[in-house]
Amino acid sequence: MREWRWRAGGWRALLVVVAAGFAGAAMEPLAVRERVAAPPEAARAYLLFSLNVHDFGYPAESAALIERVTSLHETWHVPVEVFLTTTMADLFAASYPTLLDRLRTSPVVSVSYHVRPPVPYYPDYDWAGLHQMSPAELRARVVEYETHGLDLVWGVPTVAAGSYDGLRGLLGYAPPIASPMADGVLAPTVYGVYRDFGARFFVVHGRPVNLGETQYGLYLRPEHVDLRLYEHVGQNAGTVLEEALTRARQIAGAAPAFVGVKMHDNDFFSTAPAWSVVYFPKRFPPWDPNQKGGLKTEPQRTAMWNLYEAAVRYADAIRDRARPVHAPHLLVLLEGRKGDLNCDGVVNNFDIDPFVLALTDPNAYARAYPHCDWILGDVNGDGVVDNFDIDPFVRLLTGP
Ligand SMILES: [Ca+2]
Ligand SMILES: [Ca+2]
Repeated sequence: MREWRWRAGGWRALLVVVAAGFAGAAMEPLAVRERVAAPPEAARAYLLFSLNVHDFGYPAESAALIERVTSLHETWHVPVEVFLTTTMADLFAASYPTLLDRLRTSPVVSVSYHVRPPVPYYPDYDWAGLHQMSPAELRARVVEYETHGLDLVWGVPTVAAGSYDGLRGLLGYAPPIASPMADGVLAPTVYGVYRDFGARFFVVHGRPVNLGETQYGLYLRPEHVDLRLYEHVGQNAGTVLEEALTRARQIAGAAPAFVGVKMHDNDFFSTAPAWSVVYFPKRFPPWDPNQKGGLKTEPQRTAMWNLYEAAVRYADAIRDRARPVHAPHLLVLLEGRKGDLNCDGVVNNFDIDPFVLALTDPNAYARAYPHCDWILGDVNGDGVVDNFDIDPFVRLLTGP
């Protein structure tokens, strides 16, 4: 016991020395001044980049775009959530398997799942009479859809594996977010199926959502501003992000503020995604899935890419005050253990090096531990990671 205490004291001295050496003498007074000027909670903001992939009319364009987006996010260490429909996941698995490998293993990508017509539990799209089914029949039907591929002509499940359960198999993990947008009487059953399959979040639009809100046994994806970045072509990406962050902070108040930065694959190359061209004009089978939107011109594509690239670069530049995160980070924020800086589920000696890194160089920490989060170093819970967290961290390491 005595030796244990001595070692704890040694760690503390080491941490203080290392932190002071990295940060310089001016750091501590500055941190104190900032606390007096503004509550640290008010400074907490997050950016959630989402790429919604759904344009089956141009699978080659879509695959190339995802590769390019992944490279961009890897270059700047900015996390991104890539949402796939079953149609896109199945197309990629068949024709672009290395793309799925890349998405699965990229340190900055989290793959989630979304639903588009002709799946009949998409809002206002019940061509199949789901509303007339008993709860048990409805659940069986949803499970059938979510374990099979989707027939684009007749809108029914195929005999092949697919949808949420199929994507889970392709990835080797349960897509953390399921976004069917189901509403009304269908919602409890539909969301219950995703919950049972391992999803952790769903998406709502049209109202602010704080981190930690739950419904149907799932978390709601936090979002105070739904920034449709694609509507801002030709504008300064930094200005657009700053305005969204300001609005999000106003709406969030004392809670952490979240800006969803949303793009679709087709925004970069086509005038409309195939699913809306095929399934919105006529809402009952059979459909002609060979219809598609037109291709954008090269200047249009370049303008959209330039906007997006500038936004990702800007997000990297301001990560000290608006951290870019994806779903695994959200789970760390919601369920992570204080002091577990390497996110292996326990607090022990292996967390000392990452704690020192989080304390002294948050950006280097984010690169070294892309699926963990700096905020777990905020052991005293005041919203920032600084020297005041050293003693509480040492107590975590040495306490009962
Ligand atoms: Ca740990
Ligand atoms: Ca703290």
